[in-house]
Amino acid sequence: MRVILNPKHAEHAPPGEVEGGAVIPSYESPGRFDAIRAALEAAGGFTFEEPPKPSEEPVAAIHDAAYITYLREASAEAKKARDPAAKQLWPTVFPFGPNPRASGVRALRGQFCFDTYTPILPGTFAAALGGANAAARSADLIAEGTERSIYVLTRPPGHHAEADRCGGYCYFNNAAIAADRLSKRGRVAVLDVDVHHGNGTQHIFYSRADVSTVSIHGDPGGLYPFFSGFAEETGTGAGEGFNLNLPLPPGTAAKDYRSALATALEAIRKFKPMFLVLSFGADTHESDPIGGFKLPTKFFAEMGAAVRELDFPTAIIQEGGYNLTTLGSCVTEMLKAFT
Ligand code: Q9C
Ligand code: ZN
Repeated sequence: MRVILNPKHAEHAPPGEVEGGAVIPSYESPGRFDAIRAALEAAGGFTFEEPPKPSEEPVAAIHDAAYITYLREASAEAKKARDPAAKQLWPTVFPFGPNPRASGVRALRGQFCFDTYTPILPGTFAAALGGANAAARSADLIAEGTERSIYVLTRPPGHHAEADRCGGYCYFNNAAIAADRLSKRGRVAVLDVDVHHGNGTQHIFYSRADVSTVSIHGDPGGLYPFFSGFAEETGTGAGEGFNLNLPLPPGTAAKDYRSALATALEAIRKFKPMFLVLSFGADTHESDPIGGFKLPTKFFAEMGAAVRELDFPTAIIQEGGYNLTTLGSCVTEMLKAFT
């Protein structure tokens, strides 16, 4: 299987994340990429390549121009700063009524971000752009029929990123970029199996009938992103009926996950897409430090086989997964089912 790498991922290395007012080590780290790559190399059967020279064009198809400009300029500002504290840009105030218009950099930090997990660092723009271009490249290879399935090894992840906001460790929505590109040729289904609901992907396609979004995740009543991912969110306007959320309780293990997956796959079959985008997170694994599900490593092989059996040309995009010891095996087991 061909693996498209984000060559710039390590330029984004968050020093920490803010949880309940405390700075804790960031779960989303460059070591995640290295762990996956090492596991795939050890398994054999994977070839690694970089996308062509990065361009903003794939990102502009999905994200608001003002947000892209903000991320580019904020990263440049962090790069220029000499004071170490100014090399990390964090939001403190978020938009609220009655006049949530932003002016000035402090306001913009909150306007273009929805949580305290997602700082802008000197290399954030380059790293996020590298991932977006890797995702675009994967979509192009699938669209042309050059490959039947392909994997994008990237970080930071993407599925929480909205059209105009970063959040949940995500800056550009790689899966949405791939899905929108593929949608020029035919209907696309996005299956999101990260343990967290892919709010960005859902919202980007919420009113579209040509891209169906299906997500299995921890119940947002108790798990991030809290404000999105409930079963009653089914789409709007022309998109009504084309968004399916399958929230599951904390502690969900293979048996209940398997039936939710069957429901998700059945919905995708009925939609009859031409292409599939799999937003793949390994944070459903029993060892994940923030997920709360109980899937064993061997279930990832079963998950891969079940998705493979749909038999659609598939772009697989890496999202979360935070246990560096088990992450590589989860990805490898899942991908081997496609080879
Ligand atoms: N301090 C993805 O998996 N909450 N994003 C962390 C632990 C943020 C996860 C709580 C979770 C974001 C792509
Ligand atoms: Zn996640």
